[in-house]
Amino acid sequence: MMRLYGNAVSPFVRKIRVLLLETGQDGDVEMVQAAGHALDSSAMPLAENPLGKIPVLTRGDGPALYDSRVISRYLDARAGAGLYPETRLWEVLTLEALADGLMDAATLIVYEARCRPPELRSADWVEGQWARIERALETVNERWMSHLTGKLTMAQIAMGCALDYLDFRHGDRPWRSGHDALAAWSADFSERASMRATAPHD
Ligand SMILES: N[C@@H](CCC(=O)N[C@@H](CS)C(=O)NCC(=O)O)C(=O)O
Repeated sequence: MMRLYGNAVSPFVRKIRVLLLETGQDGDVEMVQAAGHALDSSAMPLAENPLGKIPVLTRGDGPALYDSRVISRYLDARAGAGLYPETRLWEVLTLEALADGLMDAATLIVYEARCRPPELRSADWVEGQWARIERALETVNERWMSHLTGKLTMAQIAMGCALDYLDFRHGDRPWRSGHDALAAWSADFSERASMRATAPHD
């Protein structure tokens, strides 16, 4: 039995949980609770991932796998699921990287507010993360919409998880205005059974 270290709020972990459901591998993986941040990694699988980040996937026949993009490539190959179609491989990988970068920026803002004492917080630094998110949204809305339709890919799963995370943790900053095509796509994608089953909750 494989083990997936993670929790119900991490958008990176959610990518893997959606993949597992979409590819019929859900029953092959046991979830192990893990949580933490740079200032407290005690409940993170440090022996499996020295970076102290989740998701981590352990398997019987090889070293533990991280990060989420490595795990998703592995599980896609394991199931022969075609979430990284050969003909669009570089586009799918780049769009997944863009979604992951969006999640990185969104989670860094949360850590800044939760982990730093008020006197060490930087509003400019937070705005810098928001600028990154805004540019990513703009780019997807302007250039990548054609890649979000058609047969399911890992880029779609990652983008769906990234956008839902913005709603979940940053609902005070409406991301939809000016990004109509992306907003419509997100509304539709969130209805998938795999997305509904993995919606983030505290
Ligand atoms: N690039 C990594 C990012 C994973 C990541 O940042 N996960 C967060 C949870 S949402 C985490 O483990 N944070 C703990 C920390 O930064 O110390 C991946 O794709 O797996």
